Amino acid sequence: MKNILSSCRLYGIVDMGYTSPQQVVPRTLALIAGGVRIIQLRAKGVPLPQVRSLAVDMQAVCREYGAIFVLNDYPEMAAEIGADAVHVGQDAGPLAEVRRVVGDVMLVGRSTHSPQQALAALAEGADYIGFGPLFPTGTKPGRASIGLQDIAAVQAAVGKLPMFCIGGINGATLPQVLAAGAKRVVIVSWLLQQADIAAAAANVINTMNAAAN
Ligand code: TZP
Repeated sequence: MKNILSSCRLYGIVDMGYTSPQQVVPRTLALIAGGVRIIQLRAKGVPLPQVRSLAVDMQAVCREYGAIFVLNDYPEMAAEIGADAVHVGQDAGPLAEVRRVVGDVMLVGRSTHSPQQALAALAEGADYIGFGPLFPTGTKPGRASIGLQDIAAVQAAVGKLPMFCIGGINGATLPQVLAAGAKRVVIVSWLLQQADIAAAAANVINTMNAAAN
């Protein structure tokens, strides 16, 4: 899983704020068809039995196509269904506690909103971090945006730890994000709102590959 993770430049999230239950599997497949190899289920406010059932479906699809399935927020459920990864926020407590629940094999990702939090997640042994929101975003309302100015320094400070910039990234803002030093991004609402999700994802990945060469 770590090999797949290190190859991922675009991280997709199937967010239930933008997705009906019936769209979960088709959208997961569309992201995979576009080349996305790490995909999270984010189901804020959804009843736990439904989260579990959607997670089981997504995990099966991801496994079939060699993509990393990430469950947002629920370490116990992630362990129970055998998710590839779990993603937690700053409110989840120490990562050692998350690790105790999910074991040593599962990847653990952490949201970070400042350089200090990014370095703390590195020190705590996160397998990857999210860093943002770079721009204001309706997907995380009320969370202050942090801008682009710290990306390059944090990227250098975390070294090989995969760092995914997040928050308000879309086709128009991606070039500035890359110019600021981002090597990996998460795109949620913009991708999910594209008529052809696979084509849009493939375009983003191509743009990022070109920027890296
Ligand atoms: N964490 C920081 S910003 C964010 C999360 C989950 C939401 C990003 O969503 P979008 O729609 O790509 O701005």
